[in-house]
Amino acid sequence: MEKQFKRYLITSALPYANGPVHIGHLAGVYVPSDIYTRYLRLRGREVVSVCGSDEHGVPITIKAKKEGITPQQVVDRYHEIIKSSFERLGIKFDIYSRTTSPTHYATASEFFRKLYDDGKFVEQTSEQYYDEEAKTFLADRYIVGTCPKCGNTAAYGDQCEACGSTLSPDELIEPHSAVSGSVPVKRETKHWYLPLDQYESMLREWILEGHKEWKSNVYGQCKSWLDGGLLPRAVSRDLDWGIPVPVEGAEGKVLYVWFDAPIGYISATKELTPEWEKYWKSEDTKLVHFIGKDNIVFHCIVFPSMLKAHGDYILPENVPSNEFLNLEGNKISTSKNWAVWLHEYLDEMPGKEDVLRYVLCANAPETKDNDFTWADYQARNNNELVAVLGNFVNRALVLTKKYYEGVVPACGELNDYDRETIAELSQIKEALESNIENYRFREALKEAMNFARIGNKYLADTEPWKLIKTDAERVNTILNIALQITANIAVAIEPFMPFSAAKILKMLAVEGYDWEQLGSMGLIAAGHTIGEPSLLFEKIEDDVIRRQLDKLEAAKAANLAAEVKAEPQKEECSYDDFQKMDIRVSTILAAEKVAKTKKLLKLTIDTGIDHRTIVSGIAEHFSPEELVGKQVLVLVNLQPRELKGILSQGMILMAEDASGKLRLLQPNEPVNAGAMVG
Ligand code: B3M
Ligand code: ZN
Repeated sequence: MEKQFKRYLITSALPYANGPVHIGHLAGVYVPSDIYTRYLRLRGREVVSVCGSDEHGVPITIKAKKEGITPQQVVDRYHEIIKSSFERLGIKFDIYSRTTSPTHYATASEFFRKLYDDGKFVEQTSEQYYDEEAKTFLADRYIVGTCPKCGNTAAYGDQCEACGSTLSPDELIEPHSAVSGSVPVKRETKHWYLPLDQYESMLREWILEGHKEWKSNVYGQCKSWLDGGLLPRAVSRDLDWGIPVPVEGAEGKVLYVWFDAPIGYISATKELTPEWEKYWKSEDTKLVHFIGKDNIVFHCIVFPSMLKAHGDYILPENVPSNEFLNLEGNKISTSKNWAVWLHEYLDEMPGKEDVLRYVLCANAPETKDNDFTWADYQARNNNELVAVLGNFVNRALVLTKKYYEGVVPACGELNDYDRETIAELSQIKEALESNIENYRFREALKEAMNFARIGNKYLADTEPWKLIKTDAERVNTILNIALQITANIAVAIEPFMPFSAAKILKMLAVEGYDWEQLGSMGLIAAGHTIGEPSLLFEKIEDDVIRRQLDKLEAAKAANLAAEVKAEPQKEECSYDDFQKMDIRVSTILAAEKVAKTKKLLKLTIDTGIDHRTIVSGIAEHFSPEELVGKQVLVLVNLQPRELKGILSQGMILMAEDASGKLRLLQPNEPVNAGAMVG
């Protein structure tokens, strides 16, 4: 028997405040969480949805160091960007807090102190790398050196980003501190550990026995963590950014970010309502964590163990984690700027909040990683939102305006086809609810869209525009039904596309409906006057998509340029040596491929001194046509040499870009051929 709950507590993973949110975060966590929460509200359930910025942790201190600002300045910037972009997308948390809030500091400290006082921690002293110059212990990320696997000289103590290997600082060759550059030394340090091994049997019972209904990707990951055996996990760090460990003699130590962050859900609830304890401490609350798959262990193993250790808290009823969303076939990367940033999307695509919500739900990585492409975004907008949803609503409203001046006609006698259509529509509600209740939001969205699909078919089959002159009575019935379907759409799509739902209600000139009315054909009364119809969605043209793809290409090129290390400088040469080289501005007069070669072009050059032939290995980079007329720099006194039987007299100077493509070096304004370069 399905357990009954009196209220719901929905948490969404606290985004790190070291950067904006992107479509991967939205598809993985925030769109599904908002759909579920909106649905519960529509059903009149008692629900709170909490989120906030995760503002501690090493990535934030690294960002601060890189920009020469404080960690607080970093999180202040991104907290605002994240918070406002969620609001603009219609992601409606009841509170969006932050883990630098005083309430969170107090809550996390008290939580730690209770576990400490109850003897739930194991104290361990271990050796940690210490920077004697900067007088600070070094988190693994702050130790850099040469990767033993691939030789990358900028590998981190926890990971090599060049070959992807997971490393430990001891494996690095010539490790040095990223803070001061000095060679770190090992120094003893004490930390507090949560003995997860002691919670293994509880977790096995609670998850593997008690929650077989969890999504397979979540259940499977928990099982492999448990089968692998749990180890004590440090819940403190030697860092100066974070919540100080509330124990005497713990100066310079802070709570590990993954210890404090989940407690942020509790702090946020406390800030939201004085009745926070009924959400966190009574068994008739359904607690659901929305997260991405890299957070499963923290939300299914670590945080539940913390809650159990504390003793007063309930455990999550479900953790419906999504997998990852990729972008144009590549992993989304904050550091490489390979992302579609939410705040930029909202600025560049005004009025398209629901298009993004729709596409990210329809394409959500619910059980496996999935890929976002701008082509798919355009196709779904044009073929589904414009052609199906927008088209139906517009026809129902425009025909009502056209035939009845906007007054809703009375519904006459129903025929068999009407009854068949109405019966089909009445089945959507249950399927929609079942899919949402089971976190199958892609399926749920398809069900909601079925109102429009069935509506389009109904209009296409009954063709009221043909009957209007011969059987007005029949048209009254058809359009009354079409308007009832339109009102149903406004209810059904609200969790997914709240902006469009509100637009439909406005065009119908009605306040709104209860969820329980979904499926009814009596939502809009005969005689009611509707408002002005307007298009819900507009076609997205190729040039809009092209601009977004160009943006990504630019990011890719910038990444390549950043990754390409410049060749070390050559041996010094004297001024006299340099003077021997005679470099002239020249003009390419003619160009042709050299037969039987892939790389060679034969060029006729006007050096200003003479016209001569130069053979150059640039055929894979330039077509002959695009070179003719170009001004280039030529080393004219290079000793001539024969290439494929052709005497080549000189060399055209080029540079290779980050992607390995050769680029001409040209004067920025036309210069006469023969001008000396010096
Ligand atoms: N800050 C988000 C992440 O891993 C992490 C979630 C915390 S939820 C308590 O991307
Ligand atoms: Zn490596």
